[in-house]
Amino acid sequence: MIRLAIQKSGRLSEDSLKLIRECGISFISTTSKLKTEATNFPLEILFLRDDDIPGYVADGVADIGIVGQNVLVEEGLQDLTVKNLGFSKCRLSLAVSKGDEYKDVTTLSGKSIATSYPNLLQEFLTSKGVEADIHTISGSVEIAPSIGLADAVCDIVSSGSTLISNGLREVETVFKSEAVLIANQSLNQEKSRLLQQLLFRMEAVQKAQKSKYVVLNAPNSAIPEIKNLLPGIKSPTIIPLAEEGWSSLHSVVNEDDFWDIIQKLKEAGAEGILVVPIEKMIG
Ligand code: PRT
Ligand code: ZN
Repeated sequence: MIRLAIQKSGRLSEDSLKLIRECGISFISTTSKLKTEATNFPLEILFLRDDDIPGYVADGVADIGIVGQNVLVEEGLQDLTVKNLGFSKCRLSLAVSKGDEYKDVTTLSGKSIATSYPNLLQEFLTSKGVEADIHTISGSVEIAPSIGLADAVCDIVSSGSTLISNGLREVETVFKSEAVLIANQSLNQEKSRLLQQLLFRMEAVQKAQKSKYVVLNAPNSAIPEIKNLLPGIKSPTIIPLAEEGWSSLHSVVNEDDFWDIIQKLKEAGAEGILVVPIEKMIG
């Protein structure tokens, strides 16, 4: 049995549960309880506040966990990282009042900055040779300048709309964050084996999400060019169509190159292009 800690309720919860389900693990979703057990994998899920997850994994109360890098690194526990998960992306940024003059980070010398991330902020300021007065507060950081508590803020940003609606302007990125899988550093043999199984499944899910299955028809004369555009995993599958001189090609494309390749396929003479999501991808 392996014990996984995830956030009970918040920005990480839904994607963490989704990832576990996509790994083929079923459980009764009751975040109102403190824990639940999977029905088809030796996994127990603990629902915790995100801030508690790194410490619990470091202490072995939980074996593995899912948490934001911002929280993990702020707590000095980045060595627990096993895998980046690609969701809950955000950044820790410095922001000043919209009307304030700002040249570069030295503008903040001697100023007061409100944040919930004093360690990450201090490290950033030190690396820039800036000395400022850090005020650690636990919530509603963005209102600090308007109530006269601080000259600037250092807070988590995703869309940027919270800063704008509080009359603030983002001026520096201090730290970039995403959700990561973390693990206790002295797992026994059985738990290590279960972690490896989970990692194998997570990688299959991630690879699939980055890829699309493409099916298209093309005149046989266009096949050499299309083959170059669609190398696939090994090489594309080519099946003759009932209509003489035409074939159907099946292949896999990377999501990042997707639109570019589709355009080139059309130019090369491809027709009836179907693009299908892939559920799992192994090897
Ligand atoms: O109760 P608990 O302690 O578990 O949760 P929490 O309130 O501390 O954390 P939560 O659920 O807000 O965030 C969990 C994690 O999600 C964070 O540690 C980050 O890793 C990640 N994340 C991603 C974010 C955001 N995006 C985000 N936008 N965390 C917080 N925010 C907040 C930010 O603090 C600010 O108030 O959203 C606001 C800014 O959003 P925009 O879109 O207006 O820029
Ligand atoms: Zn929290």
